[in-house]
Formats: sequence, C-alpha cells, structure tokens
Amino acid sequence: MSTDLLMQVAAAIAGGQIKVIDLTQTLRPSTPVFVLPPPFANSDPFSISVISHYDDRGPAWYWNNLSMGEHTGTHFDAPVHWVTGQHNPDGYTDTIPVRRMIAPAVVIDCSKEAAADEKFLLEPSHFQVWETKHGRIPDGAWVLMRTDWSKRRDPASFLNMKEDGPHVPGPSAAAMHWLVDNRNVNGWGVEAVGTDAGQAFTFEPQFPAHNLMHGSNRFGLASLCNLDQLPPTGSVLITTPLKIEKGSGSPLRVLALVPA
Ligand code: 23J
Ligand code: MN
Repeated sequence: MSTDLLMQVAAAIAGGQIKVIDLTQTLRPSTPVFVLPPPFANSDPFSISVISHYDDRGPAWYWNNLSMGEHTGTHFDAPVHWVTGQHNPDGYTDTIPVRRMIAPAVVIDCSKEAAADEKFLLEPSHFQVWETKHGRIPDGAWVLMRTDWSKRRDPASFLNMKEDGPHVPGPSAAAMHWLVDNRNVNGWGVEAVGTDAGQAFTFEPQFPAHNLMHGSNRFGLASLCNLDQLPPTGSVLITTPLKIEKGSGSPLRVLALVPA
C-alpha cells in the first residue's frame, strides 16, 4: 500500500473534509450507573478527588485520583463481560485485537419510535427495512441504535426506573439472534446506560444483547451520544478501551470519523 492513503486521511482530518465527532458523555460524579436489583452487587459510581492543585500538596502541578466501575459512563463491554463470552482468550480488554478498535459503523434511527414508546424494542424487521434503504450491514461494522436517549440530561429520567424495572428502549432477543446469526458485526452500541433494553431481565435469554453478542465474541458500547450527527452508513469509529489486565470493559473516549 502506498503511504499516500494514510497521509490523505491525516490531511483530510486536519483540513476538515473528515469531521471527528465525539460520541462520549462527560464523566462526573452524577454520571448515571446501571442499577441491578438485590441480591446482585452493583458498580461503584464515578468519583474524583484532587491530589494537588498548584498548592501545598504540589505547587506546580494539578492531578486527581479516580474511582469507578469498569462499566461507567460511555463504556466498552468486552466479550468476557458475560458468562457466555468468558472462554474467548482474546475477549479481555488487554487481549482484544487492536485492529477491531477501528471499524465502520451503521446507525439505525429509532428516535421517533423511542420518543413515542419508552419501552420500544427494535426487532429483526427494523434491520431488514434499514437494509432495503441503505444496503447490507457490512462485515466488521458496529451497529448503533439511535434513540436520542442521551438527550435525557437528568440521571433519573435517563435511567427511567419504574416499579417493574427500567423503561428504556433496546433490542429484542429476536433482533440480537438475527444479527449474530445473519451478519458478521463488530458489536452493538446504544445511547442507554446498558446495551440491553430496560426490561431485558424478562427476555429469553435474559439480557440478549449481552448474552448473544458477547457469546459470539462481539463487543458492546453503552451511553453513547451524538448519534444524531452520524450518517446511516459511512462513518468509522475509534473505540480503544483501557488496557486493564483481564478487564471486562472500560470507560473510553469514542470518536467517529465522518465525511464532511
Ligand atoms: C451487569 C449486568 C447486567 C447488565 C450490565 C451489567 C450492563 O448493562 C453493563 O454495563 O454491561 S445489563
Ligand atoms: Mn457494560
């Protein structure tokens, strides 16, 4: 390959012909974290404390200590996150092939459906209708579900917890079966706190996005934003989780490259 191709990409980014879009939510102590009912253990929230701030503790430097669960804010789900994916030797945050951290994305726009129904479920027919308009979901692509859920800035309405569990849109079990059985995707990404629908604990299998995607060595992305700025096809995502030894996932910065 000529070096020209890569230099053309770099020049197009510098020149603005390729836009870089940030799909990441800002991490802060109020960042909503997924909540499981008893008897299950829950993740710690994000916390930050100053080590020094150009003061007695360090006169010329500012730095902080951080604490959080691996699945906090905009984050990456590695295959070993789920029991079905536990035997993938390359399924930990430190062993995932880095080649898979740069991949194209397609966006399924469910924003109108999610606005009308907080428990909207994406079905296989939505993928099929999408493909008649935009073509086949490419091998190795991320499939992203746009719901505009990230526009819910208040943590309570983002989690949307009700007496019968969270009311949050997501994929049906049939949709996840269709995707792993019929397309060779890199992973599944959403705007909600987790990759599964709020009621997915009642599905068969439970948490099908986790169960089926990770069981077939695919990745997850949760708490994405700015999906309304992506085209249905033609963007490329950069998704690099922290290299945590035997990690199950990690907060990360998600960048999308988009033709201007
Ligand atoms: C643990 C158990 C169930 C779920 C999750 C974590 C997540 O959503 C996650 O962040 O992976 S649904
Ligand atoms: Mn997760």
